[in-house]
Amino acid sequence: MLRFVTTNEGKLREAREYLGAEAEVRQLDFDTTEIQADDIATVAAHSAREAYEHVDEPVIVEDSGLFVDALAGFPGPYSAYVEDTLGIERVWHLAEMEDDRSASFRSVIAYCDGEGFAASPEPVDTERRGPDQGADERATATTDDQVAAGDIPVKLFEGYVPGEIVAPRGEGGFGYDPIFEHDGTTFAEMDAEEKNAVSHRGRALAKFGEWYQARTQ
Ligand code: ITT
Repeated sequence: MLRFVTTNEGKLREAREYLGAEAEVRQLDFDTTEIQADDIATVAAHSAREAYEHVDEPVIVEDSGLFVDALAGFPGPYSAYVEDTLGIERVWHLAEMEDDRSASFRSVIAYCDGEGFAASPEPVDTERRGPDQGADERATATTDDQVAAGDIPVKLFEGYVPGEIVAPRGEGGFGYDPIFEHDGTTFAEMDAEEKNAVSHRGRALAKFGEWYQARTQ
């Protein structure tokens, strides 16, 4: 069984859709400390380590965000806060003032089961950070030797999708989906399967799913 530490039903639905019944993804509603960092991988790794120490079972945490190029990557790691406070319409209005409306969604899945990892292209985060430490202090390793020197290792899987910010369209999905267009269609106009086939989370889940299947066989 795999615990997905999230409060976001949309993320959970997509992970279940993607990983299938055999992965047995269960939601874990555990309040991890979301550290302030300008790098979503750092945030996810920190939360996964903390959640693993709490439940002592394999966990994943997914951290994601919308990065608008002309706004220097805003809202990025602050996407959840900005969605709650400003709302997605205001983000559209900010982007509307720019000539360049290109943006991307990024996702990082952080996996922790307390064990080390064999070398693979995906990085491993090995260093616990305090609340004030950020991305510049991020430590990653790709081999067991490097991991042995650090803290409880956390494996990271990253996904990215390019697109454009547009006026809200569509009823599906969640969060910023109505204002994010990819290949002429907003994410809110796609069904779950169509979105997973191209989305940042779908891409991170694809890498994770393949790797996880091999690890648990
Ligand atoms: P957790 O409990 O998993 O942390 P969260 O919603 O707070 O749930 P994040 O901290 O990762 O998640 O914040 C991600 C923000 O980006 C949040 O506002 C989401 O609505 C938005 N977001 C992430 N993926 C998205 C997607 O596929 N479509 C639309 N919005 C998305």
